[in-house]
Amino acid sequence: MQYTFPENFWWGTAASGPQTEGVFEGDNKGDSIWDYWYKESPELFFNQVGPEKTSVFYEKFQEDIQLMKETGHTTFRTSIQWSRLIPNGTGEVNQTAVNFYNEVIDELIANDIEPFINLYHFDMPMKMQEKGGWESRETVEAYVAFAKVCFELFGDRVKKWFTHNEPIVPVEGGYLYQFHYPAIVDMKKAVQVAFHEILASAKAINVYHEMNLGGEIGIILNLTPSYPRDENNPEDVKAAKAADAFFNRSFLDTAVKGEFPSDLVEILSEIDVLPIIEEGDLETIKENTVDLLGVNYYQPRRIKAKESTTKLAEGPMPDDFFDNYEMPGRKMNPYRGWEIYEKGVYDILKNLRENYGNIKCYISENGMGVEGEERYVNDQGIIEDDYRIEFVQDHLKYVHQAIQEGSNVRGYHMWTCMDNWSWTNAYKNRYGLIAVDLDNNHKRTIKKSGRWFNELAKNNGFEA
Ligand code: BGP
Repeated sequence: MQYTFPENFWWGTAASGPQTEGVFEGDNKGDSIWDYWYKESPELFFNQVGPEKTSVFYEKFQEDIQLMKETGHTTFRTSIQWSRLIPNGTGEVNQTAVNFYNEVIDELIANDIEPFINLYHFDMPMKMQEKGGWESRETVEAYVAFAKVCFELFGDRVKKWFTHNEPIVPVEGGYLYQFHYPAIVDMKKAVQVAFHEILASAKAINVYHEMNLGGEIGIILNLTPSYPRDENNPEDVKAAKAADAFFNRSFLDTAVKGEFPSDLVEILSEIDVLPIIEEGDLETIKENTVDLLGVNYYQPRRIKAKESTTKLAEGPMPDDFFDNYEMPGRKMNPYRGWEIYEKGVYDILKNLRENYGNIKCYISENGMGVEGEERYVNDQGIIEDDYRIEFVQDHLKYVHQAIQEGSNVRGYHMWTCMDNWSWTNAYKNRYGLIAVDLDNNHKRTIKKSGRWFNELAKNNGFEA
């Protein structure tokens, strides 16, 4: 069957500043929480590889943009590192960084690759973290000022902006499950952090719209459809709804509808962790919803009613309201430990169509991380990653089906272009269309999936 996508469908990949650029002496970049955390606790990072060992986009962006062209990109998403542009989080703007981002944006446009620019990809400047990071109201104001600087500097050419990538992740990682700095467990702080991210996003959207720059602004959410173990068991259904409220609707409803889900508010009030809200905040959130939505999809959640009595922490936790369910026979990515469930992307898009006014959206991340890809190298030195092609194709079939049924999906960004550094997992799992040889001057080699992606983009679809 032929899967053809709508005219002008965007094809490309997503990445982020902190995972690709590299940190170089003399360029005046300030530390982000990742730079600091790695210096403090390198043992937390896979093979002790830290954020300074990236794919060096900072040096090689011209070569990389040529490779994007060779692999059919019509768009590329990356982020501006706050700690590079404004090293102290507030105040002076780093001219070296302005030059760098200008060059990247101009080079993309000169090659007919539409830049999609995200403002926050887990990379709090350490100077702001010292003041409380997202726990603090000061960070909200500093972030909005940073966003404004970005719109002023680059908004003449960048027409697709995003306020956050996966804002639930710093909440989970930093304040509940300890895989991001500051790695504490505190539900009350977690809720305040989430609230400040939501507020910061709304305020940045407001600033952007007031500037009338003629582009669009949205947010990128990792949506994890929550399936109950047994749809006919009300306790399982209730548990799945709670997980959905915590991890999806918290950011989705506020971004698209400008409202907090009432069941979430009820739960948070019951366990006494409602955030501090100042006068006017709820109106700001209500009035400044997104123009478009990025959907990152990797895996669903399988949920059952709370059965275990073990508590993850002394205080309240989302997990007090559900248990994760290891569904027998589910297909897994063994390297990442994530379930592969292609239909999940269809369910997300259907939900957006039916319950969120069919908001304009695109798939902003989807991809497969694999450990030890060297074993798939053929005698021409090319990684034959058929599993990745299959993964993307299987998901795209469902995206296609959703579009046929009327979903408002405008494009697809695979995660990712070059193999890149990924937080505490460092280089454990490789996701790229293009391999990066860290031991050989970061040499780039297009994988089989990169050639396939080029055909996909050129044909605006595939046959399968
Ligand atoms: C998303 C993030 C990316 C990237 C990706 C793969 O959640 O937006 O930054 O890290 O996941 O994740 P990982 O490398 O942890 O497997």
